[in-house]
Amino acid sequence: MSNSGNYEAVAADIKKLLHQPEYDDGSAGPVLVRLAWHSAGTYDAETDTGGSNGAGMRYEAEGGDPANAGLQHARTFLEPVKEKHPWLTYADLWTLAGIIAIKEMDGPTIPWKPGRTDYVDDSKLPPRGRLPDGAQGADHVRFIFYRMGFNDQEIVALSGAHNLGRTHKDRSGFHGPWVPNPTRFSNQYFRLMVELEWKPKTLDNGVKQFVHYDEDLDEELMMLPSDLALIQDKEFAPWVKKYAADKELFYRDFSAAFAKLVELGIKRDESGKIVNADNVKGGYIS
Ligand code: CCH
Repeated sequence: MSNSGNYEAVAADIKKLLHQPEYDDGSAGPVLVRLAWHSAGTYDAETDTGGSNGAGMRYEAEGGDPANAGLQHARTFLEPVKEKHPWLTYADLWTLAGIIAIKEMDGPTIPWKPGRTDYVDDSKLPPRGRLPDGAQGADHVRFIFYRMGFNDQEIVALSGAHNLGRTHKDRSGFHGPWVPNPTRFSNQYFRLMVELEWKPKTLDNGVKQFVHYDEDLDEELMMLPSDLALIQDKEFAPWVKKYAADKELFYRDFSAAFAKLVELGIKRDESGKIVNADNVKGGYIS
């Protein structure tokens, strides 16, 4: 058992579990990034509900949302870390794991602060339908991300996470990775979106996506309809092109947007201590 508050020890243990030769492309990293994002991406600024505080995905109401299909793998990967560091909250573990995974996969450093609680306030449980639907277009994507308080530039930057991992037929119904090397963070998703020709394809389950056959890989790369909406929309498209051309800019903007994502709904005092953990007996968990 580690000392309470030893986040370096936690980070080291997260790094150690990323290599998973039997799983997907050999890394737990991408699905951990998705866990961090879905834990936070339920936030609604107007009602101040949802967000990473509370780790509500442990329960059926949120965990059983079809949009969260497959994320049990991510939670299972992290369970030994929680067992070894029982003082750590799931809400902190999930957000930190995403950030460590991004860095370990060659992505940017993302600032992260601890202090989230695992207390689930039923009145703050997010309803289903707060996470985006890949079958839809720019209006839907804006509706979802504006609700959290993001602007067009931040939406495009965050979408660059689709450089990682893949879609699974048994989870979302879509199939395949976005890029040839889906365990290495880069701006390739934007470059391929701009450079390649994407053809519509209806899968045998009736799901529609866009594909590009990669000869070297002998595999089809994919884009969701919601991905290609970024290059079709006149406000989003300039950011896609900027990030395709400038990896440094993308890393900087992605880091800032992801740091904002995992802080949604969390209020801190000047010392960084969370002040709206009032629903937890004794307040702040240190
Ligand atoms: Fe995503 N994402 N995402 N996504 N996502 C999927 C997989 C990943 C949408 C839909 C899907 C973000 C935004 C969006 C990741 C990170 C982020 C899948 C496949 C769908 C569908 C799930 C499956 O079948 O396993 C839509 C729609 C949007 C926005 O409109 C944002 C923002 C992030 C993070 C910053 C990552 C990583 C994956 C890969 C997961 C894996 O298991 O490999």
